[in-house]
Amino acid sequence: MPATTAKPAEQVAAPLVGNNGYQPVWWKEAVVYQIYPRSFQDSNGDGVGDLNGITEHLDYLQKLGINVIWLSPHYDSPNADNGYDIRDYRKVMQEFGTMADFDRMLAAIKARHMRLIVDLVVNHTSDEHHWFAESRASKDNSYRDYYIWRDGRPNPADPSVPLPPNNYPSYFSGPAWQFDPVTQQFYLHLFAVKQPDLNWDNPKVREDVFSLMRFWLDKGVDGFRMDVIPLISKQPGLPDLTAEQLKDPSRIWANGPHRDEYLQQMNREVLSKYDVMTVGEAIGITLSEETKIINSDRKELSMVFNFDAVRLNRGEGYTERAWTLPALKAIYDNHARVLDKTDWDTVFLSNHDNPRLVSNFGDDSTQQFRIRSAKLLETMLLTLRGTPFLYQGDEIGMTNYPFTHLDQFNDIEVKNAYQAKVLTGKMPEAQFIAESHRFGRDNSRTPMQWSAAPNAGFTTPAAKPWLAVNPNYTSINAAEEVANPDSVYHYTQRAIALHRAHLAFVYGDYQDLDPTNSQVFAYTRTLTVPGKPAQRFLVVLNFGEKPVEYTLPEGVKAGKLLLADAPGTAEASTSTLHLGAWDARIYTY
Ligand code: TEU
Ligand code: CA
Repeated sequence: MPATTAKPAEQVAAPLVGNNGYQPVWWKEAVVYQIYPRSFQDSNGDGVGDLNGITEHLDYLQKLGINVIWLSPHYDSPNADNGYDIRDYRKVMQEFGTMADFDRMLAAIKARHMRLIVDLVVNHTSDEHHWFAESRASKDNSYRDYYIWRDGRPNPADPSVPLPPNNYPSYFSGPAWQFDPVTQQFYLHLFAVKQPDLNWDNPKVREDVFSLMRFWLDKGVDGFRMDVIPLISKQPGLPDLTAEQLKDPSRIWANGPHRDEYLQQMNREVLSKYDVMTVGEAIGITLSEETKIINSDRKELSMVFNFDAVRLNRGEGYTERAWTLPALKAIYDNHARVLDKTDWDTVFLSNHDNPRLVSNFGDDSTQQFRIRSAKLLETMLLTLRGTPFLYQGDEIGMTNYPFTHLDQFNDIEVKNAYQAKVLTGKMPEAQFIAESHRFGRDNSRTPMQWSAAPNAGFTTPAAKPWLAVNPNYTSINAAEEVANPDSVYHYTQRAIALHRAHLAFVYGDYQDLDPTNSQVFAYTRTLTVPGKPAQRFLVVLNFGEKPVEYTLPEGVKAGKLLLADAPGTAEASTSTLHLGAWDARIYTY
């Protein structure tokens, strides 16, 4: 297939021939697994997951077949937002262990030929970071310009209480400005009050961020997941958002004038010196805009997380939006069309900010459908275009938590929204709890269910886990799944193995066979290598409980069956398939 743009000579070297025109790189061929350390494994009985707990389970991960771990923040933090508020970037959070524990974990990961990427949270710090302590101390402190300080606007109603400098709302309810009595100015915080935004327009801030990145890279980490990275360049003069812009402020915040310049500087001065992968959250930017960040010729980041698919079923806030299978397919088709050979995509449908995979896009209403739909979703994630990112616990089909009370939540997003919505009378309590149960972030943060032992084996029986274990742990847990060859775990293991065995699942062309079908998702991944037999794979997914007799579009015939989520599926060499509830199959074609 012809490349759309001319490439420098060194990039059109021989290997491209075998890779469909893509530059082959390890991170394109990786399967990533996200660990939320607080909830993975507690090794010392204090109810909080820790680094030694992760080290204990590396064999489990290796057997699953993943080869890159993304670790959510492990740095010193007062935990206003569970580590996404960093107090010291060079220190391990005390509850998670010590730097020696980190080094031991990293060495153990490397010894298993796996890699580790860590979370880089540098749009903001904690207000307890020493930079901020200095910054807030006085207007002439040398750290003052590390953050974004402004005078308030006069308040006609009460001159002693100024109004915020502009009308920015924060992601976690309320205004994005906090008045600080010490210097009588406001500071900007797009997230929580305890998460002041850094001022990236200050070259010293960039230098300090680059230096902490080098600190972790020099230890041997293999890259970064970059938290809300498009937000680093603020709009000059910070004008008010218009009513239209207020419907989606991220669109403005993510497209500041220096975003790409700062990422290019970061690439030039830091990333380019190491063999690393980077993945940024594409908050506030559209698919076509994201090529500015991931086009390899522009030297910014390797990949981004695009939220189109994961947020397909979500309206404003935590409201549900009806979604259809053709709409989901249209997203993936669009990705295949817009992103070309110089870009690289990611595939994910869950993480620590979203509900559980199976509860969100599958069906957890019965044990049978939960298992079948979890397997179907894993099949899809591991065969679509892009590097797959799996979230801890989804490989055993963990579900949302049965929340009924505000007290059961820990997340600042929910707690603040409760104040802003329920306590002001804007939303009935019951509706708020129902929506937070459906979409709240704590659904995916409940402890990993390792076994049927008390506390699911996450912590000691006597300890109180920092967030309650889902009561369904007695039937949904890793020990049970590992022992059962028909489990979601073993199925996921087989799907990962297929993904890693065939480069067609990495570099192959993607073709949606039936874009308008509202029940069956059928697509091919095809890789042609001159001088070798073509690799041709067909994926067929029945998205729902209704059985269907499905005839493949003209000219396509299912060949050899490689993987099926229903034990005993025998259909092969046919163009008509009898698909049961949530059937997922991978064939040659
Ligand atoms: O999340 C940013 C983000 O994508 C938001 O949509 C976030 O999910 C939130 O729900 C918005 O309402 C990143 C982290 O993944 C998240 O855990 C942090 O809380 C946030 O940044 C601030 O660091
Ligand atoms: Ca612990």
